[in-house]
Amino acid sequence: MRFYFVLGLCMCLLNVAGVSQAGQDSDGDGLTDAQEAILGTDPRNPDTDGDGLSDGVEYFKTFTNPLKADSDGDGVNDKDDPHPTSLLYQDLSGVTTTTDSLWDTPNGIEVHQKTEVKVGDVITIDWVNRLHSDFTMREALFKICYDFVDPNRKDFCADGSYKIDDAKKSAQIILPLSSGQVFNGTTPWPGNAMSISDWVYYLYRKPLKVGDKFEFNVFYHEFLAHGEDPFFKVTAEVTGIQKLPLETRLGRQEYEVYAIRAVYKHTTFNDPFFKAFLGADPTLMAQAYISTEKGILLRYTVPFFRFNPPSIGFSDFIVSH
Ligand SMILES: [Ca+2]
Ligand SMILES: [Ca+2]
Ligand SMILES: [Ca+2]
Ligand SMILES: [Ca+2]
Repeated sequence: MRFYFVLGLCMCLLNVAGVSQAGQDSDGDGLTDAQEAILGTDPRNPDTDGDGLSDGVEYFKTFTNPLKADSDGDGVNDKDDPHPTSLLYQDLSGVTTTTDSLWDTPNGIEVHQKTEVKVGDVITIDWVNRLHSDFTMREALFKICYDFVDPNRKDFCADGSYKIDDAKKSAQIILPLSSGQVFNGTTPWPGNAMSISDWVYYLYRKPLKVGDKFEFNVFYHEFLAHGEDPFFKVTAEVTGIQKLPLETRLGRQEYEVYAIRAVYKHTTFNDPFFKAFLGADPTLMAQAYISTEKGILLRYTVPFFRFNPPSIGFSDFIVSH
């Protein structure tokens, strides 16, 4: 009698201990109950948003929102969407943040980007890049807003665009500048041309293997406004597979990634600052890291150039998760 009572008491204690154990995954979705409490997902439902992807797969593998069936808002639920994520990238220098989504529309792929650059002045750019199925650019429409630190300068927002005429191999560019003037001109447009950071999306969810090489022409619009050749030639190569650590809301996670090295080549600059800084044969190196399992772009660098005051650097974007 006493034996059964003691056993019963022990079972009861075990049970109580089990419920409060941080490591328990009640619904078997790959997230512990404690992790689900942090993310706000249901610890008794393996697929909180009912989109066909489990909470654990969404958090750890596809980087989609386990609380939203259509994470990027393009009308296609995550499980059926070839580009389902909407990702926030933060520059390690704290200067730039960008939220990027890829939409698959009846007219082709669109990259939606909301970018904020804080260099004293705050510049926000709301982009829609319309792409061909090979990710080369068809047109870009954007709104750019300047919020100046100097109280004597009037803040303003204006619209800009790139309209590419593939037959004529030229592009009409409208670019509102911080001076308040608007650059409006045409430029020859080579094939395989993308924006300076969009080429990384060409690799997104594409089957990759070590040794693969890709070549792109990438466009940096401000060069055009300052009389420089607006194009770089980028050669990107998958150099290996490695582990990439990420600090996430669920602590430090390690991801297996393809390491991609990109070489940006440019004709010699006319601008004395850029010429002095980068030399006669300007070559810049950048990297990108894409998860091997689901092809998520987890980290990438992109060069930036400022004319006023002159500066050159890299934004090192890491996904915020
Ligand atoms: Ca769970
Ligand atoms: Ca769950
Ligand atoms: Ca789900
Ligand atoms: Ca979607």
